[in-house]
Amino acid sequence: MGFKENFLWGGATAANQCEGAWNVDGKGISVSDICTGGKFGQSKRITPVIEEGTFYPSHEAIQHYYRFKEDIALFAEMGFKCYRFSINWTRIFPNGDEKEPNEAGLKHYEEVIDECLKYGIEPLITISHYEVPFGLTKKCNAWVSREMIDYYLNYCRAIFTRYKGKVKYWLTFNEINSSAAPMGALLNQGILNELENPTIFMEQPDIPQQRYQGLHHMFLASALAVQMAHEIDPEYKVGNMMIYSASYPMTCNPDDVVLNQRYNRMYNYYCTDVQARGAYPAYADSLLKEIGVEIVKEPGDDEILKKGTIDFITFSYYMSSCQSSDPEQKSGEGNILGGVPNPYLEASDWGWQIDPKGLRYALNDLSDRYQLPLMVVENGLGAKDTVEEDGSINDDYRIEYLRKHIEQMKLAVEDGVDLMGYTPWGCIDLVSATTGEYAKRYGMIYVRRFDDGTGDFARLKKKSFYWYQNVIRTNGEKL
Ligand code: BGP
Repeated sequence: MGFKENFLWGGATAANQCEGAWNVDGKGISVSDICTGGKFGQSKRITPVIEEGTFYPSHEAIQHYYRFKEDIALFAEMGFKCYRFSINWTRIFPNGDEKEPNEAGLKHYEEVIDECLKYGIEPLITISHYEVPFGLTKKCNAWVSREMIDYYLNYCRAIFTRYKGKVKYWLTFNEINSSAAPMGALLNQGILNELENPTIFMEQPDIPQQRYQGLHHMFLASALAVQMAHEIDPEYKVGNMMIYSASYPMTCNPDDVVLNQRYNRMYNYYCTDVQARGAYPAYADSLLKEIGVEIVKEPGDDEILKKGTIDFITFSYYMSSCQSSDPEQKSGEGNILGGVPNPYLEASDWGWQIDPKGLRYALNDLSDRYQLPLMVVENGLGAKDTVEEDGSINDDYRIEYLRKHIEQMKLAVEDGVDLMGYTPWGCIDLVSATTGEYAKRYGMIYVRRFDDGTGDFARLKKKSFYWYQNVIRTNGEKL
């Protein structure tokens, strides 16, 4: 027993967090481009008008747009079989509502794909990863509006036809269930109600009705994209992408257990139930009623959802948390979905609780529930790294984190889970999505770039680079 022979070992990035070149070759502004830098404990700001002299980390990011050949060569040196990256929607449709795609954008990703294929690396493409065109936010408040489905499908058609024969795996939306929480509204759905004044990222007024109506539109868009992909190329496999936020009842008090069930439904299952089973779950109505949401549907929507179920499930896994009915228990830090800290676990410097066993639990849970192939497309430790005088970076803590998670993946495979691959997050250092900082590093490749805007973007191999290379070489035998 062990990982399959063709297991997709690799790494993951997102365009807005690594490319830079934010206004080059016809690219439009995405929702990430209007977010300033921030740091742990100090939220980034959303500025609907780009401010002169303000630092926007996505504008230069790590210059992957210019250096992708060098980066992919490094991935190949590690032995990657797969590279998960996103196409920045605003390179293809700068404002989002154009009729014709931007050729320079299409050409760029063709080069990225060709570069991967040159090394036998399978591209795994996220169609929308926190890169909604800001033009569509201004036009119709993005996914709040049903017209987004057409804009998204135009975009899908352009890339599905252009990359036919070169790409096999697509993901419709990154962490779609981030919109079960307020934080997903802007990044995931392009929703911004205040278009005049800057807002603090974590303090936007939240309107659940918008988020859930937006999700309905995204479910339809995803289902139609699945059908379109299969029509354009029967070889295409289309997956969803969700955050799996492992969650435990804080105690065996039945109140905690019931609360935990509610948490799972709302955050872990709601979206994937629709995308994998093709229908809203039975609990949806009461859950939505409880939060004052009523979804507007059109005739035929149920049919669309039914016909467009995904081929495989992918998810990000970073941490777990607990649910407690005790009002004294305060929610801790987390990857968007939050929860009460678990006294049995330690946390990263950013307060994300490290729980490798939760990954085995997640894999089994999703496998039992949906009976579909699974892929872990994000996992990793955001940490501060130190470059020694001799240029080495001894990130043993990262190796430890990854090793323990891979061990648990292996156990899940032994449990019977059909696991396609593993692409740890930020295989190369990049900008953090939640805090907008460079200091929170995930990579096996260090990038010399800092939060004060200094640095020459040089790439350095960390100790984890060599460690992961050996993991891949031995198909996960040597950890
Ligand atoms: C996920 C996102 C990624 C990524 C990662 C790490 O939520 O899909 O874009 O950034 O989390 O989060 P952060 O960068 O905030 O540490």
